[in-house]
Amino acid sequence: MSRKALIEGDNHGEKRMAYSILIVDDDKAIKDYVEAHLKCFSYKVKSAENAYEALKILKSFKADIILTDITMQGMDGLELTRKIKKTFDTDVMVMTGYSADYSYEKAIQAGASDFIFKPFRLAELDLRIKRVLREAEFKKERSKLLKELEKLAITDALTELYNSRHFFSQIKTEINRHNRYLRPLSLLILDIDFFKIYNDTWGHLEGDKVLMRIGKVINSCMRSMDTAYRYGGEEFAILLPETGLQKACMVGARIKDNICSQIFEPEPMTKRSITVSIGATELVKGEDFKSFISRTDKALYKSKETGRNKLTY
Ligand code: GH3
Ligand code: MG
Ligand code: MG
Ligand code: MG
Repeated sequence: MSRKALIEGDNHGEKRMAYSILIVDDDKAIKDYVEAHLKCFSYKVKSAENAYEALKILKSFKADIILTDITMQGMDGLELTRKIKKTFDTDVMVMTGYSADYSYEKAIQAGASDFIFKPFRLAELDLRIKRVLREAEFKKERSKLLKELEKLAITDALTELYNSRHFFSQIKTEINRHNRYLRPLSLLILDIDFFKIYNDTWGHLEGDKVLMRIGKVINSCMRSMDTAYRYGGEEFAILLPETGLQKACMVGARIKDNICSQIFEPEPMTKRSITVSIGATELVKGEDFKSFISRTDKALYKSKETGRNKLTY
């Protein structure tokens, strides 16, 4: 059952068990009373008698909601709220008996998600807690979806490498970074040799399997800071930050040799291998991305012109 479903239900205790609440109130009677009832409602509850104790508890207790009094000795509830919102992604609800001194506005400005006046009915408190939890779940769900969408937008579906859109944005970012700090940056562009013949002979689906495998091989040969892209239909690009030409050629050669040694079986009992041609360049000072790519492309075409299955720089 999802956590969202857990809080959408009726008053059944089990539905709240997944959630933790920290109560902060210097009035021990109120603190104990609220704690006892929220435990009855089946929340996991801890409590603190002041803001400092609350902050200490939060180091080891992951609360979904912090329910805090405002008027307390030392750090008050609003300051505690501000502190918590700086460090934790936790909802804070404030409760106060002094409606004239502490406005709803101040509490919300401090970062609170809700505000309740003492004395309150426990049923109302429970409803407010459930609403805050529900909104937190929606927020979490929304940001998860957004992250997935962002990932999809920069991923090539077939090879799961980055796509060309991301390549053009990253190459500009890397060039800026490497110009600013005067660090080396290299680029490899790789193109499958005679891939049209492979496709025409064995079919597009078998060709796709080759592309997928090449994606995996490239990934396995890269260092962690390198990034690989499916740049065109059967062309791949690899950006190598902090890497001079010589090192980039070594990575390229490793990729090339590894691809060469792959065995494909487009039909039972039919074993085939493929080769790739590679162009390698290192960024020169003041160069823009168009020139950087164009020089790498030229090196690649030299590999093609002079026999394929090789790396040119
Ligand atoms: P060269 O050695 O000169 O690169 O020859 P080539 O046949 O690889 O190059 P060409 O540009 O003539 O053909 C590229 C082929 O790549 C054409 C197309 O069938 C294939 N291709 C491009 N994108 C895809 C794809 O997404 N899937 C499959 N299976 N094939 C693709
Ligand atoms: Mg108080
Ligand atoms: Mg090509
Ligand atoms: Mg090709």
